[in-house]
Amino acid sequence: MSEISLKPRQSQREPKLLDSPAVDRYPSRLSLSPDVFDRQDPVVYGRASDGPLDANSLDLYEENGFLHFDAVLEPSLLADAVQALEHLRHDPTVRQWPQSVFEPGSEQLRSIFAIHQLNDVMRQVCHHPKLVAMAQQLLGSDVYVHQSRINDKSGFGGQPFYWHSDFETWHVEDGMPAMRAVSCSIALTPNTPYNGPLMLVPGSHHRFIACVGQTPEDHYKQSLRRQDLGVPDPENLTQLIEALGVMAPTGLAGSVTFFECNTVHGSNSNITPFPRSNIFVVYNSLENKLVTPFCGLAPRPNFIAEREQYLSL
Ligand code: 6CS
Ligand code: FE
Repeated sequence: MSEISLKPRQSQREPKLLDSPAVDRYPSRLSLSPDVFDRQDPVVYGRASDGPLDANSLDLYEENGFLHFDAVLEPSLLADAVQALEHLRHDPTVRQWPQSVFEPGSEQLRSIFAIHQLNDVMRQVCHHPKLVAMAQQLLGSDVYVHQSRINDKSGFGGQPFYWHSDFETWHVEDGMPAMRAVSCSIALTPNTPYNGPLMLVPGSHHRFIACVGQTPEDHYKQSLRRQDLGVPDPENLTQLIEALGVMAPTGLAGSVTFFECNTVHGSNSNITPFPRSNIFVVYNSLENKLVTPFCGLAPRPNFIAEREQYLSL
């Protein structure tokens, strides 16, 4: 088993040129044993002169794979978004939507996907010029929304999101060719050390952990409730966290965390009375449009992975 190094070392694998989108440069869920190899894509695609992030912020993102900002959303927009969420929580029709996901073993709402297409407030948040400008700079291109969701980790009922790399899923199940996407978590309620904050492994984005197990049909119907497949194995995860540690950015409503598509992250359950309700919007580079899923199965629904209209923001 290859050891986890703090810094990427020369890959033992010859980097595969991106000569065809069908080339699987990050094979996963194909072997009976896990593997770890270097990332084959840049982390930061843009320059300090290309947007609002200064050179120090870009260096931090390059090194850690995430950036946290205490207050980005205007108070009025934040208030509108919190009110819109409250209406969704109490609208009985929401429970019938295909893009609504419930906690494992309960009927507690866990996530609502494609919220950027839901109403004007959620679209304003997901298309926020400050967020889009940072995403364009990090990805070095125009961007579109690959996925958006509210993860409403309710008080007492919010269940965990086990450790994973989003890119592993987006590559295998959605056909995302390269690591050129970034997630933006926007707090609608305070994210404290106690109510299940996003936990990230700083520097984990430099290595790709190939997972074991074969992707079943319609895997999303299970994985969005509790992801047991396409997650790092305990041995590699132990080595990774022993080497790199865990950081859990906290902040008030309106705080924002950008995290690279391959940064390993997860979150614990919420046994406090206080919800940890966050909007997650995923910006993908328009140079990184989805191809045929590398698992060979049918593409996931459009409300999970956009492939119908690549609306440049
Ligand atoms: O499968 C997905 O796209 C979703 N699953 C997780 C655990 N994080 C990313 C995304 O929400
Ligand atoms: Fe995730």
